[in-house]
Amino acid sequence: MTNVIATNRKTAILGMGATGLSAARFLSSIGDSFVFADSRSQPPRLQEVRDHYPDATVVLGAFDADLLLNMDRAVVSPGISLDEPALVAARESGVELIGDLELFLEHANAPVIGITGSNGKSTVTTLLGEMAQACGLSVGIGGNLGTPMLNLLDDKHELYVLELSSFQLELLNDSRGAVVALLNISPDHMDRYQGLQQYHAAKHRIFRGASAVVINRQDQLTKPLLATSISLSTFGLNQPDLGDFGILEGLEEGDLAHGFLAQGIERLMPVADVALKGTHNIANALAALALGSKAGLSMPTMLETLKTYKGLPHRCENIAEIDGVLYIDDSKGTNVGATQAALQGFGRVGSKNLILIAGGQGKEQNFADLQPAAKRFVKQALLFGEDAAQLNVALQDACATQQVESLQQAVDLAYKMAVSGDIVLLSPACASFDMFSGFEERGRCFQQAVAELQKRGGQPCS
Ligand code: UMA
Ligand code: ADP
Repeated sequence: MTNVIATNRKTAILGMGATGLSAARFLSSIGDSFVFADSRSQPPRLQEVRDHYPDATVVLGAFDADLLLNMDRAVVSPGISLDEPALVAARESGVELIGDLELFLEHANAPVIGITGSNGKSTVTTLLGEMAQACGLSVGIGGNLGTPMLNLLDDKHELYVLELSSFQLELLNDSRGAVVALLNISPDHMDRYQGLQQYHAAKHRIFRGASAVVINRQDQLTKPLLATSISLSTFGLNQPDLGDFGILEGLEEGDLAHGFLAQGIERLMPVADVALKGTHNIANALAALALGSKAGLSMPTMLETLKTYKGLPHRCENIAEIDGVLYIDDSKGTNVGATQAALQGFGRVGSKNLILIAGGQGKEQNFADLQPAAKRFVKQALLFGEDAAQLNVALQDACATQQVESLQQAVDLAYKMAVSGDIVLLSPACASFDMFSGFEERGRCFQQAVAELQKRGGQPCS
């Protein structure tokens, strides 16, 4: 992004959160001016905006079409729906709507890898970022993960690895030759989209203008709909075709630990040597290898990283073992697809070994999709939060259920109910905002409650 020239276009930044502030910082750095608008009357970062951009106009309250019609373009934060009437009107009148991704791609001077999917994005993004760093590259790692992508822009970087949400992809028309992956699709954010089809269409925008594509051959929804001449690789927890990534041996149910990660017919390393745990994480490891090889990273170095990378907090994180019972924090399991994966990943074939703690805001999902895995693996579900009753209705024929008042109460009950060999799994299948500031706080609260149990005589997890 050296010597970028100011565009002098009239720009509105919509949303004064992480994305909005990163857009302001970027536009200021190239000498562009802007106005801010936020539909909340008291956005939490208002003072920060006033301190840093004292000359910028700030418009608060419901978005105003007249304001937007005076602009050349608007940078729309991902949390804002494009169906907002003022945005629809602006678009129809020719105001250009862009997201931070479009600005980023226009100004990034190094190759970009973009990763989307309903689940596994953060894990694959950070894993691949670590692989690239282990290869000696200077890498910008972020996006939906937390650090807004515009804050990553730096001429010293030799590669960018971005986690991209469906919201961030809604305005993408050309990824300018990025290497991209669509990991999986299961319903999420159904309170924002009119149905799975609209969500699917947003995710598939990641293919536009890509130079190479990685998809999940066990999830038909990840397949590009249009025939494409772009270089395409697949990953999956089955035998791979030549050049693709998958598993050799260990293909019987419950036998994955005896298999090998493979590319085509070549064994790469034993599954047992992968530090990440859980079946879905083996799929994530394969996706990272597929992306890394498309980006030219060294295979031996990527495999070494797989031996040490243990994953991010609150994603199927093994936090304690008390009296032979394992406690797992999967607070980031914020949708049904994620919780299904956690149940399948930790359920023992032939026994109901899981005590599931779930609940929160259901985002209009269909909880009935949890029934098959709950029937096989869950001995007791403890349900809390805003949509606990909905979960109860969906699960009561599949396993024993009980509604509780709080996460703390769920942990206390789970402790009393569990016997040696069981696993207590927090995997809520829901957003956390009814009771917590986010999945991190929910996870910390779980970990604290479990630490209290440990003080009562359990052994810390090694
Ligand atoms: N706002 C409005 N009107 C609206 C909605 C929001 O004015 O209708 C304003 C809010 O008042 C607030 C600001 O917009 O001032 C917040 O913007 P935002 O909701 O777009 O959030 P950011 O702070 O910009 O954070 C976003 C992502 N948030 C969402 O997509 C909701 C963050 O992902 C991301 O880390 C960050 O950009 C940096 O890229 C969070 C997330 O929950 C973690 N993502 C979803 C997910 O992972 O499921 C998609
Ligand atoms: P995202 O960034 O897409 O939310 P994360 O890597 O943070 O994904 O993982 C979130 C949760 O999704 C995990 O805690 C786990 O329950 C589940 N998960 C992770 N990887 C996968 C996968 N490949 N398939 C299904 N579920 C997954």
